[in-house]
Amino acid sequence: MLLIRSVELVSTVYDPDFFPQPVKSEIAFAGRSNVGKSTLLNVLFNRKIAKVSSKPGKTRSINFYLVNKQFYFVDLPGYGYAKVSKAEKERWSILIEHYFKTRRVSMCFLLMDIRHEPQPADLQMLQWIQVNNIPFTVVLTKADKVKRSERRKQLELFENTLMKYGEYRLVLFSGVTKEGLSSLLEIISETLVE
Ligand SMILES: Nc1nc2c(ncn2[C@@H]2O[C@H](COP(=O)(O)OP(=O)(O)OP(=O)(O)O)[C@@H](O)[C@H]2O)c(=O)[nH]1
Ligand SMILES: [Mg+2]
Repeated sequence: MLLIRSVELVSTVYDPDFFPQPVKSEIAFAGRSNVGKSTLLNVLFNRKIAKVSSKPGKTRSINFYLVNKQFYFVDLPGYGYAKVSKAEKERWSILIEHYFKTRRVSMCFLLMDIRHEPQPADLQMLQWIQVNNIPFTVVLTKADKVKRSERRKQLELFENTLMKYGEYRLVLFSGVTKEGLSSLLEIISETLVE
Protein backbone atom coordinates (compact mmCIF):
# COMPACT_ATOMS: atom_id res chain seq x y z
CA MET A 1 0.00 0.00 0.00
CA LEU A 2 1.23 3.46 -0.86
CA LEU A 3 2.66 5.31 2.10
CA ILE A 4 2.49 9.05 1.63
CA ARG A 5 5.73 10.29 3.14
CA SER A 6 5.86 13.79 1.72
CA VAL A 7 3.52 16.27 0.05
CA GLU A 8 4.40 19.59 -1.44
CA LEU A 9 2.19 22.04 -3.34
CA VAL A 10 4.58 22.78 -6.17
CA SER A 11 2.42 24.53 -8.71
CA THR A 12 -0.78 26.59 -8.81
CA VAL A 13 -1.79 27.10 -12.41
CA TYR A 14 -4.36 29.46 -13.92
CA ASP A 15 -2.99 29.40 -17.43
CA PRO A 16 -2.60 26.38 -19.76
CA ASP A 17 0.87 27.63 -20.73
CA PHE A 18 2.22 27.12 -17.24
CA PHE A 19 1.77 23.45 -16.44
CA PRO A 20 4.81 21.97 -14.67
CA GLN A 21 7.02 19.37 -16.35
CA PRO A 22 5.42 15.93 -16.11
CA VAL A 23 6.77 13.50 -13.52
CA LYS A 24 6.65 9.70 -13.36
CA SER A 25 2.91 9.45 -12.83
CA GLU A 26 -0.03 11.76 -12.38
CA ILE A 27 -3.42 11.28 -10.72
CA ALA A 28 -6.26 13.78 -11.11
CA PHE A 29 -9.21 14.64 -8.86
CA ALA A 30 -12.19 16.14 -10.65
CA GLY A 31 -15.76 16.96 -9.77
CA ARG A 32 -18.34 19.64 -9.29
CA SER A 33 -17.58 22.57 -7.11
CA ASN A 34 -18.11 21.81 -3.40
CA VAL A 35 -18.21 18.02 -3.93
CA GLY A 36 -15.23 17.51 -1.61
CA LYS A 37 -12.10 17.25 -3.77
CA SER A 38 -9.86 19.30 -1.49
CA THR A 39 -11.27 17.53 1.57
CA LEU A 40 -10.49 14.11 0.07
CA LEU A 41 -6.94 15.18 -0.79
CA ASN A 42 -6.39 16.37 2.77
CA VAL A 43 -7.57 12.98 4.07
CA LEU A 44 -5.22 11.16 1.69
CA PHE A 45 -2.33 13.43 2.67
CA ASN A 46 -3.29 13.30 6.34
CA ARG A 47 -2.75 17.03 6.62
CA LYS A 48 -4.69 20.18 5.87
CA ILE A 49 -2.77 21.38 2.87
CA ALA A 50 -5.59 21.92 0.32
CA LYS A 51 -7.96 24.79 1.10
CA VAL A 52 -11.50 23.69 1.93
CA SER A 53 -14.52 25.97 1.96
CA SER A 54 -18.24 25.63 2.54
CA LYS A 55 -18.68 28.13 -0.27
CA PRO A 56 -18.46 26.54 -3.74
CA GLY A 57 -15.79 27.71 -6.16
CA LYS A 58 -12.88 27.63 -3.70
CA THR A 59 -10.26 25.94 -5.89
CA ARG A 60 -10.04 28.01 -9.06
CA SER A 61 -6.60 26.98 -10.18
CA ILE A 62 -5.17 23.57 -11.03
CA ASN A 63 -3.04 22.65 -8.03
CA PHE A 64 -0.21 20.17 -8.47
CA TYR A 65 0.84 18.36 -5.31
CA LEU A 66 4.12 16.47 -5.52
CA VAL A 67 3.84 13.27 -3.48
CA ASN A 68 6.90 11.36 -2.27
CA LYS A 69 8.89 13.55 -4.67
CA GLN A 70 7.70 11.28 -7.50
CA PHE A 71 4.03 11.67 -8.38
CA TYR A 72 1.60 14.48 -8.97
CA PHE A 73 -1.79 14.46 -7.30
CA VAL A 74 -3.76 17.16 -9.08
CA ASP A 75 -6.67 19.10 -7.57
CA LEU A 76 -8.77 20.39 -10.47
CA PRO A 77 -11.03 23.43 -10.16
CA GLY A 78 -14.64 22.46 -9.54
CA TYR A 79 -17.09 22.81 -12.39
CA GLY A 80 -20.83 23.37 -12.54
CA TYR A 81 -21.06 26.23 -10.08
CA ALA A 82 -23.88 28.45 -11.30
CA LYS A 83 -22.88 31.69 -9.64
CA VAL A 84 -19.75 32.45 -11.63
CA SER A 85 -19.54 34.59 -14.73
CA LYS A 86 -19.71 33.08 -18.19
CA ALA A 87 -16.16 34.25 -18.85
CA GLU A 88 -14.91 32.47 -15.74
CA LYS A 89 -16.72 29.24 -16.70
CA GLU A 90 -15.17 29.46 -20.14
CA ARG A 91 -11.74 29.93 -18.61
CA TRP A 92 -12.21 26.86 -16.40
CA SER A 93 -13.35 24.64 -19.22
CA ILE A 94 -10.42 25.69 -21.41
CA LEU A 95 -8.03 25.02 -18.53
CA ILE A 96 -9.48 21.60 -17.71
CA GLU A 97 -9.81 20.54 -21.33
CA HIS A 98 -6.22 21.54 -22.01
CA TYR A 99 -5.18 19.65 -18.90
CA PHE A 100 -6.72 16.35 -20.04
CA LYS A 101 -5.48 16.75 -23.59
CA THR A 102 -1.86 17.43 -22.75
CA ARG A 103 -1.10 15.38 -19.63
CA ARG A 104 -0.74 11.66 -19.30
CA VAL A 105 -3.15 10.98 -16.43
CA SER A 106 -2.83 7.45 -14.98
CA MET A 107 -6.10 7.68 -13.06
CA CYS A 108 -8.82 10.26 -12.70
CA PHE A 109 -10.95 10.18 -9.58
CA LEU A 110 -14.28 11.66 -10.51
CA LEU A 111 -16.14 12.78 -7.40
CA MET A 112 -19.91 13.03 -7.16
CA ASP A 113 -22.08 13.85 -4.15
CA ILE A 114 -23.90 10.66 -3.07
CA ARG A 115 -27.02 12.68 -2.24
CA HIS A 116 -27.62 13.90 -5.79
CA GLU A 117 -27.96 12.09 -9.07
CA PRO A 118 -25.18 12.55 -11.64
CA GLN A 119 -25.53 16.04 -13.09
CA PRO A 120 -25.20 16.93 -16.80
CA ALA A 121 -21.80 18.51 -16.07
CA ASP A 122 -20.63 15.22 -14.49
CA LEU A 123 -21.68 13.23 -17.52
CA GLN A 124 -19.92 15.71 -19.78
CA MET A 125 -16.79 15.32 -17.71
CA LEU A 126 -17.09 11.54 -17.98
CA GLN A 127 -17.30 11.82 -21.72
CA TRP A 128 -14.16 13.96 -21.83
CA ILE A 129 -12.33 11.44 -19.71
CA GLN A 130 -13.44 8.60 -21.96
CA VAL A 131 -12.59 10.40 -25.20
CA ASN A 132 -9.09 10.94 -23.88
CA ASN A 133 -8.80 7.28 -22.78
CA ILE A 134 -8.14 8.09 -19.16
CA PRO A 135 -8.86 5.34 -16.60
CA PHE A 136 -11.28 6.63 -13.99
CA THR A 137 -12.77 5.79 -10.61
CA VAL A 138 -16.08 7.24 -9.46
CA VAL A 139 -16.05 8.41 -5.85
CA LEU A 140 -19.37 9.08 -4.12
CA THR A 141 -18.58 11.69 -1.50
CA LYS A 142 -20.26 12.76 1.75
CA ALA A 143 -21.35 9.18 2.47
CA ASP A 144 -21.74 10.16 6.14
CA LYS A 145 -24.70 12.33 5.19
CA VAL A 146 -27.01 9.50 4.06
CA LYS A 147 -28.80 6.75 5.93
CA ARG A 148 -28.28 3.08 5.05
CA SER A 149 -31.48 2.79 3.01
CA GLU A 150 -30.78 6.02 1.10
CA ARG A 151 -27.23 4.87 0.44
CA ARG A 152 -28.45 1.65 -1.19
CA LYS A 153 -30.94 3.54 -3.32
CA GLN A 154 -28.36 6.09 -4.49
CA LEU A 155 -25.78 3.42 -5.21
CA GLU A 156 -28.23 1.68 -7.50
CA LEU A 157 -29.08 4.96 -9.21
CA PHE A 158 -25.41 5.74 -9.89
CA GLU A 159 -24.70 2.23 -11.11
CA ASN A 160 -27.62 2.37 -13.54
CA THR A 161 -26.81 5.82 -14.87
CA LEU A 162 -23.10 5.20 -15.28
CA MET A 163 -23.32 1.69 -16.70
CA LYS A 164 -22.81 2.87 -20.25
CA TYR A 165 -19.43 4.40 -19.46
CA GLY A 166 -17.67 1.04 -19.41
CA GLU A 167 -15.17 -0.29 -16.90
CA TYR A 168 -14.61 1.73 -13.79
CA ARG A 169 -14.60 1.30 -10.04
CA LEU A 170 -16.90 2.97 -7.58
CA VAL A 171 -15.89 3.95 -4.05
CA LEU A 172 -18.01 5.42 -1.27
CA PHE A 173 -16.12 8.04 0.66
CA SER A 174 -16.55 10.27 3.68
CA GLY A 175 -14.14 12.94 4.80
CA VAL A 176 -15.76 12.77 8.23
CA THR A 177 -15.60 9.02 8.97
CA LYS A 178 -12.73 8.30 6.50
CA GLU A 179 -14.80 5.49 5.04
CA GLY A 180 -13.32 4.53 1.66
CA LEU A 181 -9.81 5.76 2.43
CA SER A 182 -8.18 2.34 2.25
CA SER A 183 -9.95 1.55 -1.05
CA LEU A 184 -8.68 4.80 -2.52
CA LEU A 185 -5.13 4.12 -1.35
CA GLU A 186 -5.31 0.64 -2.83
CA ILE A 187 -6.43 1.94 -6.23
CA ILE A 188 -3.75 4.63 -6.14
CA SER A 189 -1.07 2.07 -5.22
CA GLU A 190 -2.10 -0.20 -8.09
CA THR A 191 -2.10 2.74 -10.48
CA LEU A 192 1.33 3.96 -9.48
CA VAL A 193 3.17 0.65 -9.77
CA GLU A 194 1.94 0.04 -13.31
N1 LIG B 1 -20.21 15.86 5.88
C1 LIG B 1 -19.26 15.93 4.94
N2 LIG B 1 -18.87 17.14 4.48
C2 LIG B 1 -17.91 17.18 3.52
C3 LIG B 1 -17.29 16.00 3.02
N3 LIG B 1 -16.39 16.36 2.07
C4 LIG B 1 -16.44 17.70 1.98
N4 LIG B 1 -17.34 18.22 2.84
C5 LIG B 1 -17.69 19.65 3.00
O1 LIG B 1 -18.10 20.18 1.75
C6 LIG B 1 -17.60 21.51 1.56
C7 LIG B 1 -16.76 21.58 0.29
O2 LIG B 1 -15.59 20.80 0.43
P1 LIG B 1 -14.28 21.07 -0.47
O3 LIG B 1 -13.34 19.96 -0.15
O4 LIG B 1 -13.79 22.45 -0.29
O5 LIG B 1 -14.88 20.88 -1.93
P2 LIG B 1 -14.15 21.07 -3.35
O6 LIG B 1 -14.66 19.99 -4.24
O7 LIG B 1 -12.68 21.15 -3.18
O8 LIG B 1 -14.75 22.47 -3.82
P3 LIG B 1 -14.14 23.54 -4.89
O9 LIG B 1 -12.74 23.80 -4.50
O10 LIG B 1 -15.05 24.69 -4.73
O11 LIG B 1 -14.27 22.90 -6.25
C8 LIG B 1 -16.82 21.84 2.84
O12 LIG B 1 -17.70 22.52 3.71
C9 LIG B 1 -16.46 20.48 3.39
O13 LIG B 1 -16.28 20.48 4.78
C10 LIG B 1 -17.72 14.73 3.56
O14 LIG B 1 -17.25 13.65 3.18
N5 LIG B 1 -18.70 14.77 4.53
MG1 LIG C 1 -11.31 22.61 -3.67
